[in-house]
Amino acid sequence: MIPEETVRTLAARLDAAQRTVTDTLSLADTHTLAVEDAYAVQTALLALREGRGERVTGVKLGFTSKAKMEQMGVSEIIVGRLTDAMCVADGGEIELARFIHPKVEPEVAFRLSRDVDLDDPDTDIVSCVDAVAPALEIIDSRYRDFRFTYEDVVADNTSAAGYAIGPWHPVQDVSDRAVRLHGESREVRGSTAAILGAPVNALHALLDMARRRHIPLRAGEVVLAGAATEAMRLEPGRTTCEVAGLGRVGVRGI
Ligand code: OOG
Ligand code: MG
Repeated sequence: MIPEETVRTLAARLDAAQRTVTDTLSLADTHTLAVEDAYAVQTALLALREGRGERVTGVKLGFTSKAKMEQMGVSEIIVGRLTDAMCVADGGEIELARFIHPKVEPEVAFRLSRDVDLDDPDTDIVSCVDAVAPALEIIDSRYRDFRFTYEDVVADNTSAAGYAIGPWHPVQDVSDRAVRLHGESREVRGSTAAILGAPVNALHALLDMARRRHIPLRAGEVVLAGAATEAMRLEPGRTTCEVAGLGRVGVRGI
């Protein structure tokens, strides 16, 4: 492990990059980080946000689809944290100037109705979920040109920057539903099957990650299962994500 002081310095650097909307270079240029170090930086980064009054509202998985893994050149799942400051209302406006180089992803969200007991080996995470919704995630890597190592992106809270949730529906099988991400100048189509074969598998993967990385999963929190397609640039104007049977969610870039 890197010293606690280094963890804090790196978290402060990423926090400043986000707050001043200025990109930074890969941490790997100057530091050798293990995955555990990277999660320690992520936790310290979150503590800085919480210190400013932000509240954790959920978790997100990343690289659960091949399209995203290939787009970013990584081969393992990551987990990050969402806060209330990142939440955008369905149909709400997003000021693009707040971000360095924002991209948007079509996702599926689950809602936890109960705390997930990470210590119980028999925990059934699926039974802790009571609703599912279409979602949009805004990612904004704090690294120049979205170029990062696996440890970099973990430390950077998995590029988390914003999210919007559409109408909630009772839990149902959402495997292999058509997904459409639609912007003013581009459209991407895919299927929820791209998310680890089915989004429910993201829940099982999350339970494993939450246990290993000591990330609490609490009642009321949202879980973003990961992008169903590659990410697309967030542009001025309307962007919507539609998931067959779940309806749509949209935001307006200004
Ligand atoms: C990391 C975040 C990936 C997803 O859904 O796969 C992610 C990035 O691509 O910058 O959120
Ligand atoms: Mg995502």
